[in-house]
Amino acid sequence: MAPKPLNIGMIGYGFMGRAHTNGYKRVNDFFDLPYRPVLKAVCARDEAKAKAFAEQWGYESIETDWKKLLARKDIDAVDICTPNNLHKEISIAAAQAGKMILCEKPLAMNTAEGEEMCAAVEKAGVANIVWYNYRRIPAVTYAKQIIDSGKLGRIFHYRANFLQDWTINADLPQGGAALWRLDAAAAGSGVTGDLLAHCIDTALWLNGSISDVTAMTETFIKERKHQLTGKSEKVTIDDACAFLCHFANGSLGLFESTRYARGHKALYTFEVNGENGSLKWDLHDLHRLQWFDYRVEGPLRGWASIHVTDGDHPYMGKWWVPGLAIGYEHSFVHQVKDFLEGLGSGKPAGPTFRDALETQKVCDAVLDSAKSGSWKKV
Ligand code: 4PW
Repeated sequence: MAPKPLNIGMIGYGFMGRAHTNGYKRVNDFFDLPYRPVLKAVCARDEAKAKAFAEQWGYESIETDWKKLLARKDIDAVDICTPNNLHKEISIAAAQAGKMILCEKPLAMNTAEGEEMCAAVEKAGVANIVWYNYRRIPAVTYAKQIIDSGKLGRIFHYRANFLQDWTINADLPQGGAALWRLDAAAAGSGVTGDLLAHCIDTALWLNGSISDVTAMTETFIKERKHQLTGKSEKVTIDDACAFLCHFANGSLGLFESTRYARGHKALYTFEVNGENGSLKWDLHDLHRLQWFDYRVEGPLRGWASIHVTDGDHPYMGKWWVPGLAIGYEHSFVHQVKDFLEGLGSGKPAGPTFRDALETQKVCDAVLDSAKSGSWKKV
């Protein structure tokens, strides 16, 4: 049966606007799905930029006011790619307008906002998902399958890093179009909400809930010129954050993120150590899953490198032939695929707003702990 059209209204047009749109455009070329995204409208305050984006990516129309987009009868689902400080207002209005919502991560500025957003989508009964895309890299999904099969046995340790270096330059301004991630008023927090949130989402998915945390944060550059005011202002985001935690399954967690790790652009890694084996993954080598199985007897015991590109690996059967890798952008294609399948089956794909609220709670506990210098319950 031909897939039913699902009209998308995208709010925002930056880096994530492109990544999500690429997902909508590619998904039906590779997967058989009950729905087919239609790029109905893109919304941005700057009309010329909205037009240019619509032309480049194939949106049928533009809006310059998101409220007008939500009022349109021909929009089924709203994709929120704005800075974080707009997620709550737009999500609640979208839910009230009966639109499905695909919201960029992190869910909200803080847990309180996230609670309101969950209440709104649940009251309206609209489908919702948050773009924690790394879950959908085949090697990461495969790690989930291995852990869920129980092959690792009891888990002792979970370790994750997300390292970048793009804010070391003290002359980099904060705030404004491309640099809102450096402005706490727009982003909510620094690396905690932007980068550690990814690590936390993956960790909760792979290893279950986190009970308590102890954290430290640092802001290395204390003042930066604000692009909007033109004045030098105090920097209120966390430039770096590290935390320890207990998982509910008894394992220990160790997480670190920074934008000051010279030489690293987007080094996301995680490692899980269990009684029977360990798993390691690295975004810079994203199709590879390192696997150590203690139950292998004799001299063959050692770290194996699984090239997650076979037809029976998650998502891979629909791409090229075994052995050929795919990349970062495919994680967004997979997220759209799972979302559309969830709509068809009535079994919603995660992370839903409610799932992403758990990540938000951990982020809040981490920031609270760093401030107070004490352990915080999640
Ligand atoms: O969500 C994150 C972004 O804000 C991304 O996954 C990587 O870090 C790439 O850009 C930033």
